[in-house]
Amino acid sequence: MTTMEPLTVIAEDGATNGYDPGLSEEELLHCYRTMLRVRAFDEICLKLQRSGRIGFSIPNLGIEATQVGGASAFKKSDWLFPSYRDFGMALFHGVTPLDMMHNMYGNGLDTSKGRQMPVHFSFVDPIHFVSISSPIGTHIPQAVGAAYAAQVRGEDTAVLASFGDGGTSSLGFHSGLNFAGVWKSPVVFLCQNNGWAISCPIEEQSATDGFAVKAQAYGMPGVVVDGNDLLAVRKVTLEAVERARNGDGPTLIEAKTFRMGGHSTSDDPYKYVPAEQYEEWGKKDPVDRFERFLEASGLWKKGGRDELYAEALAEMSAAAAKAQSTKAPGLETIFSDVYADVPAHLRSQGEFLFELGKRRGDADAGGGEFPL
Ligand SMILES: Cc1ncc(C[n+]2csc(CCOP(=O)(O)OP(=O)(O)O)c2C)c(N)n1
Ligand SMILES: [Mg+2]
Repeated sequence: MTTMEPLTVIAEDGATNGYDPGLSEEELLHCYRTMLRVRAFDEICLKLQRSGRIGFSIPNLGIEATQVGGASAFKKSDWLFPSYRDFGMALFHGVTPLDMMHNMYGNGLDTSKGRQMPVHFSFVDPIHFVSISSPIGTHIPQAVGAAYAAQVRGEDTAVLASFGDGGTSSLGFHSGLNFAGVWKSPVVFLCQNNGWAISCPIEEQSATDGFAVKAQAYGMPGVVVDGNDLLAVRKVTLEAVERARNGDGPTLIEAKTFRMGGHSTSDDPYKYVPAEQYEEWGKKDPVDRFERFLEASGLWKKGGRDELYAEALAEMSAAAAKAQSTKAPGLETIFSDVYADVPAHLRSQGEFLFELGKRRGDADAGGGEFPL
């Protein structure tokens, strides 16, 4: 049942094996543009972090085709439980860079009201993009729970759980896959094998040959796909989504890709990733590959990328400037969203805090008063 050779669709020269991805010209260009917008978002965030404007970011370089190809298989009515390295999934489905930047700054317009770290996005609209969970693997059983709920309600919903190679060592991976396998829940497990879990290489993560093989233990199909080939990722994910919607249960997909940057803006990968790995994977760049496909299909003219990338950088810069000038969350938000009626002890703590804020001149940060 387990296919160990990674499936590919786009050959090195951009030719395909005849697979029809079922995307219009405009949708194919949207995929390409989304990958470039992820790169631009990353570039701006790195600068913002290095200049002390935001605290943290996660680079996506090298993983863009897995994110966009995988996300493209889902409808807006589906539910995504992404990893923190899935910016392309949000952008593909129409989340605006501004909404993402509000989270990077944790400002008053951040959907999490500044209570989460940067890159911990959560959106209800235009797609159910469930809040990133920092503890690795904890979102896997959450995704299975959402899939089970859809199953119980008889809804035609498919759910995505996206996680890394390191995520397979979590307890959530075992309990999530076991439950989904037994209950045949409509969930797609997308394991992004990018070679590293921070500084832990895959050889030290698991004794198995890859990660798709683990599907066997949970009674579901496991497939391996070339994660730098957007159309191949789309193909296997679409098939998995179809199985899910047909009531045939979950699938474990292993997308083989490579993290071309650091784990986050906080580490120096050149201290632990051997240079040969960057060299080898640098030649397999997912954006170059997709561009060659577009050229071979007559949809794109060589040389247009710089202009598109410059546009994307301007878009991300403008979003960052707006998010930066947006006020911080109001003090009162510390007490909101938990109790319908704030209990007396919290009310008195709040009043003390608002008063203190006023005296210190911080009350500007959103008003700071009840009712919430
Ligand atoms: C339970 C838990 N243990 C450790 C960490 C620290 N941590 C954050 S990211 C990460 C690596 C995860 O690697 P992987 O799943 O391969 O995802 P990638 O970053 O490569 O996309 C670790 C160990 C954590 N967040 N949660
Ligand atoms: Mg990894």
